[in-house]
Amino acid sequence: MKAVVVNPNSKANVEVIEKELRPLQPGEALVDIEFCGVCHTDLHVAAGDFGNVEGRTLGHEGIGVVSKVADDVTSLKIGDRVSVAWMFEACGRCEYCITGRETYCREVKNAGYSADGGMAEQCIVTADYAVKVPEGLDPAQASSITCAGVTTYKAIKVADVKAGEWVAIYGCGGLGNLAIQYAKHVFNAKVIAIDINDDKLSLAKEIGADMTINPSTAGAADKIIQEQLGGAHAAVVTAVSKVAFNSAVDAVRACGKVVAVGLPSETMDLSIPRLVLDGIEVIGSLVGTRKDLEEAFQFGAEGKVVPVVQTRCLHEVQDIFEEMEQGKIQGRMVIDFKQQ
Ligand code: 8ID
Ligand code: ZN
Repeated sequence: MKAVVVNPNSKANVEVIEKELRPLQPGEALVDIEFCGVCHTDLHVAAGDFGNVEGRTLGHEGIGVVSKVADDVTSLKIGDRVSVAWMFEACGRCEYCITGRETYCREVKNAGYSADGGMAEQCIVTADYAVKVPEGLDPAQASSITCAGVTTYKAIKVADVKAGEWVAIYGCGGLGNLAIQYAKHVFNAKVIAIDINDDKLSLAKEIGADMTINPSTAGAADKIIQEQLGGAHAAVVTAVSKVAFNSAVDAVRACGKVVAVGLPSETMDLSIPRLVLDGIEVIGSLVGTRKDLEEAFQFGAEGKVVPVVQTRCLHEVQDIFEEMEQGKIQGRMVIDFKQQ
């Protein structure tokens, strides 16, 4: 079968190769992949930002149909449509797993990073961790919810934004377009969308942002937000730049929460007096649990959020990675494994 793997000597650090899958082990299922979105995390993984994983099959926005299950599997059956998410498997026993924080399990495996992922014609999953896609949700759109959607849905939960409050979304790309939609249409918040590309901001407006700011032409977003609104109640940062993280800390009002989601390999500045005197919280948020994904999917199935996706062919994968690095993508590019 064809798979997209990490290769530091190849264009965009990825290549498409032929790979043989091993036989299923107890607890596993085989998924015939239909779609897999390209997330900016795939670029970080391929670039070796989190360590060298040469040869690893990428992909954690996989959607496909179960074609085989190991004898002992009861949670899935042949024909079920399921997801291959970053939250690929955890121990199920530790303090994190048993308190609803399974993404932080110290033995967690992540699809497309520490386990072979969904950017391939087939993928072996741990059956109990593959979340089912509800009826009525388009599978290409579901792929985008599998990471971008659940991550931003969870981040807004963590931000604890109440109806009518202002949340600043820094970065309006693959994650950001969904952050705006969940904030606006699920949490009933008011949204300030911030991006350095005007085309991202036009999309943000179309999908419901109440206010848009391009800091590269309008000036510092934090100053504008403080002057016009007295500060946001919370900020969610998906931008791949420390500048955005620093601005977010300055954009929130007293007792505001800054939820860090983007993963630039940088260090942010944090004024200790600002943190202490204004009671600011800066919190990291990592994807979402299986339950979060189930909820995030359901809002998609109900049409409350509509992921902005475009399907592409597998042979275009290197181009997609380059386009993403250059900030040229609107919403998400999703590889369609049936399209040649
Ligand atoms: O669980 C997590 N925490 C998680 C899950 C999934 C993805 C984290 N991520 C991380 C990715 O690894 C990546 O670092 O979130 C980041 C964003 O992923 P993405 O949304 O898939 O990337 P994208 O589609 O390229 O969007 C990035 C946006 O940021 C804007 C770009 O214009 C683009 O629209 N941006 C940048 I780069 N610098 C900016 C700045 N200074 C900025 N927007 C505002 N200010
Ligand atoms: Zn992702």
